Amino acid sequence: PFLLALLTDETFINGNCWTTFIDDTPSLFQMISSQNRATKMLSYLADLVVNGSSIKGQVGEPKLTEEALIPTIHDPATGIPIDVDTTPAPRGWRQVLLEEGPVEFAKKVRAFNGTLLTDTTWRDAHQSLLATRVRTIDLVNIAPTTAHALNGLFSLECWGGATFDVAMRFLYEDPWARLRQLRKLVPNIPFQMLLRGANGVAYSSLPDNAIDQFVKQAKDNGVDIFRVFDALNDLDQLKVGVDAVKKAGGVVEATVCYSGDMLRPGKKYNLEYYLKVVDDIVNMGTHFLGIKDMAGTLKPKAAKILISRIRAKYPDLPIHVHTHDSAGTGVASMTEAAKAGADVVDAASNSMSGMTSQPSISAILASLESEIETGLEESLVRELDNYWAQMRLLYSCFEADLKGPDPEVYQHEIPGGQLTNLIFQAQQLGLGSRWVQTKETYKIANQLLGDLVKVTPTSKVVGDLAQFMVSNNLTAEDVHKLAAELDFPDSVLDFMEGLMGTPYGGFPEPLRSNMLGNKRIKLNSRPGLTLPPVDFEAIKQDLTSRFGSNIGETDIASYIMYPKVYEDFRKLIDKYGDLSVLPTRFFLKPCKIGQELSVDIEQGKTLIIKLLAVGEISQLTGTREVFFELNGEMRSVTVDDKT
Ligand code: 3PY
Ligand code: ZN
Repeated sequence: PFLLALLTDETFINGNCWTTFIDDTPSLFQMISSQNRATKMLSYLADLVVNGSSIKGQVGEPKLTEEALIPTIHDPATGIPIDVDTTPAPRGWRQVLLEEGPVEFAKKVRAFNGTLLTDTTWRDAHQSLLATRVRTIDLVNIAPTTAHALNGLFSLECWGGATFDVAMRFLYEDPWARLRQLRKLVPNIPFQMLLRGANGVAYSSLPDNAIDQFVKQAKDNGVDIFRVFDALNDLDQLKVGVDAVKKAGGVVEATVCYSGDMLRPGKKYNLEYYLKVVDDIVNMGTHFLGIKDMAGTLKPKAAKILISRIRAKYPDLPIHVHTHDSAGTGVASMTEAAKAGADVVDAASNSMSGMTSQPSISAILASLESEIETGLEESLVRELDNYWAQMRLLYSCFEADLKGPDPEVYQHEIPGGQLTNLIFQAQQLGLGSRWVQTKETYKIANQLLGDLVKVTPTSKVVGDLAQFMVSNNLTAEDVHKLAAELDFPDSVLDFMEGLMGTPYGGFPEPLRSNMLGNKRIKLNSRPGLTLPPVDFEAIKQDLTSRFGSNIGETDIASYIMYPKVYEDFRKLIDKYGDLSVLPTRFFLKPCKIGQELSVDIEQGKTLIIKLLAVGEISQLTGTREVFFELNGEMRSVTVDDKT
């Protein structure tokens, strides 16, 4: 490719060539690099044609077969279309934050006469409905329209939670690049992320300095508001995340996780429990109080009681409530929360809402109508949703195909995302009975573990134990009796060791001692106190020696969170290049012979690719040659046939 670039360079052809020619002609290297990128992309497309999609969790192909249309939005006052590419985004709450800082921002939100909304479509909604598979390109394409249509939002939840590892693991994308791209396109709406306290975005605790470094990068790359929770409401663990956000200068939303129906008699987590955690959070110091109802078990009446009690005690504290619509009561609960004095509630774009996701924005607006101001224009919400209706078809191959609400959530208390996952897994096995058994065993596993607050990572612990019991046909009694002998899932042992903090009421004994035996120690203080600090320089040198010199702070942060996932991601990128630019239907679905696609690999550089033919399999090597036309030139790629 270098020779080709050289031979086609005009300066070279005209003979105006001198010794510094190569240094002075960076376009040569750009050309080589874009040719390399094109070749790598052809390798991915060829592999897809020969072997089919390798994206985990994909069943079938996208139902949307054409490029999604970006809806035109109209000024609600004049009816005139808004040109979102040439009109600057209108002022939003982010301007208040940037101009006045987190403390004043929180005060202004508290003083707002009404209830604001957070739109979770870019994070929790697709995490809960579509296995977190929505790709950067599909967020980027709608970002400018969103900045105009929803400028009154409190925030867009767009990062953290499972989006971080899924981006690298299954979408072959850099989550940091996603954040930076979106930030550029949405200057006016605060970005919000979900941080799992001392676990960062991982599944167990990391050294404190790793959390500090991660949060600083998140802030510097575009996150404004950090919803920080600890899955066990362990205040020591929560504080690690909260302190990291304070040091980074972000907006702190320290959060209490709400587990189960607090009004059920005999409930371990009752009103007094939550009010005590809120007191502790207030003493810790936070800009906002988050209430995180991850399973959607906060019934309307409980929402009213809980928020009113907190509001009465802390009149100046801004309160932000998160829920899931699993039982079908999300709109009612958020309406009660708003009426009881919540400053912000979570909702999702209509086509991405309902069931295990958040309640619909339009439904909440309709429910609050004329009583409570939200700062949003209903017509714009609906116009924007035309895009998400198409996305639901584009990502149809990741649908769990939920049929309706699951009011049993008040009993099993499975968080939204996990509920979808478990139903999906049971469906894949084709055993309806398996789902009934899993739900029942989940409840038993939860009791065995001492009735936990269940959210990532503790919900995974309960789910893993439940599946282990189902697969091995174990009753609760068997688990007790055979605790010392059974080979429990790692997550269960991590929890029992204390790597996720300490549950309210302590660990279940003697089960803990029997399960751990001599295999693991028992941590009786928070893990960060004993984990050795991360040596960032050593990691940088190691990654540089393996992956080249362009290792930055965000690579280091990714590696610390998920070492193996990061390594695999880098290897894949070396092989296929940056696949995030490939339109989703071509990322998930093999091209047909004669089909043409265009890919903007960077601004002003478009690849026009056409699949010409697929060769016969070579009996000798087990490979096939796949022929493409790339910007008018013939190219072929050899692929292992793994079918
Ligand atoms: C996550 O931690 O990913 C969650 O969404 C918890 O609710
Ligand atoms: Zn959630």
